[in-house]
Amino acid sequence: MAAASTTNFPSSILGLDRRTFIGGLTSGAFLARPVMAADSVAKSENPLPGVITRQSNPDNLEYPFSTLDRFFTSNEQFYVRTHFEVPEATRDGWKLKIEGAVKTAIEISYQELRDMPAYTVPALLECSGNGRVYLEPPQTSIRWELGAVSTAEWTGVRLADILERVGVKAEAVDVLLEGADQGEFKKPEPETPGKIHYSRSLPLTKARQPEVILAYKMNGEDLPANHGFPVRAIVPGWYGMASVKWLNRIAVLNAPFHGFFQTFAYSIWQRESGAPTLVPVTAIQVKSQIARPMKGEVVAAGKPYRIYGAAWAGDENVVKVELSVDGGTRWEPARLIGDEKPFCWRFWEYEWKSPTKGRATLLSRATDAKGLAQPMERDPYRRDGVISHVLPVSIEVR
Ligand SMILES: Nc1nc2c(c(=O)[nH]1)N[C@H]1C(S)=C(S)[C@@H](COP(=O)(O)O)O[C@H]1N2
Ligand SMILES: [Mo]
Repeated sequence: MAAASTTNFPSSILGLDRRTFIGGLTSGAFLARPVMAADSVAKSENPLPGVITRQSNPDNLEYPFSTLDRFFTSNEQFYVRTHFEVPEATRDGWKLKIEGAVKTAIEISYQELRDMPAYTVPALLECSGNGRVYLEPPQTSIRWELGAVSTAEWTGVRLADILERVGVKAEAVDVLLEGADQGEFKKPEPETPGKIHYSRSLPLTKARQPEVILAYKMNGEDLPANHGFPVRAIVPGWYGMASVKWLNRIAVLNAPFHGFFQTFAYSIWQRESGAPTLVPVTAIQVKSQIARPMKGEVVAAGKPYRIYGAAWAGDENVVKVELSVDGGTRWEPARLIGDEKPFCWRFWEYEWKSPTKGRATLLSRATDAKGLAQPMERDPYRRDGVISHVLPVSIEVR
């Protein structure tokens, strides 16, 4: 289990030692399989295959999941989920306000942030709408296929260190993260009174976890504009909506935040004493996806085929991935590749020894360290997000 406390982290995960954990990934049989080489970003001679546009202005871009090959998605291919126009920002002009239920409200400049102790955290982000194209009836929000998920190495300062600096008051419960971007919603959404900022809150306990950082680097480079330049939050283990981009204000609150992106968008139904209540989407649920074969692929009959993909489970580890090549009648274990990395995906593979002619439905199902497996059926209480049930991949063997 990926414990969310400093003491349980291997130093390589929260420290700056990039080599240590990449070294772990390239050991053993893994090396013999170039398609999965974990450190191939630098070495790869393949041009990057690009992204899929789901919306322009602002860009909403999907990682083509069938091209999965590197453990860390390149900055160019990392999916983009943006609601409003990308705000213009410069390092010199950037300031972070920290206010609310704090002993001393402050403003931090970019340089001051860079002068604080830095931490590097590898973490997967998944949009809560990833896989939305599979929902029925068709949803209005962006219909992602499998690629609103990516993994990168993020560098920045701990939110806990910032909170320590301002001194959180005893009555504080929530930490609001606000982006510089803003926009308006009109019908059929609940209309907003003019423009609102993108913002989300974290409960104080989550905000203080050592893996939660304010990042200024992504895979060793300055954050690209689409990913929140110059500074964004990274909340490992939670769906992407919590990782606020273009961050420029933090407000410590003495009551839970109820905002557009908190209790309307990115919220799901939960039963409390029998009555359905909308609650914010939080932790990433256990999930696996098949990268290859992709839907509609034609596979050669009688020849072994290597089915592969990735699985992840938020702040839990993935302990098992099972495969079915017959629509769910028989299941067999897939092989997990490399070492587990907290808050990241785990690659897996399965050798389909002798595909027989005809149509086939492939399924993968992951189980996390708590024993939770991906559900086979969609739970409608999850509205248009948190799509973690088993998704079929139909192919043809010829
Ligand atoms: N300021 C701001 N932060 C934001 C968003 C946004 O529109 N504005 N989108 C959120 C959502 S829904 C997701 S899934 C992630 C996506 O991060 P990425 O674009 O770097 O992949 O950013 C989150 N942070
Ligand atoms: Mo998202």
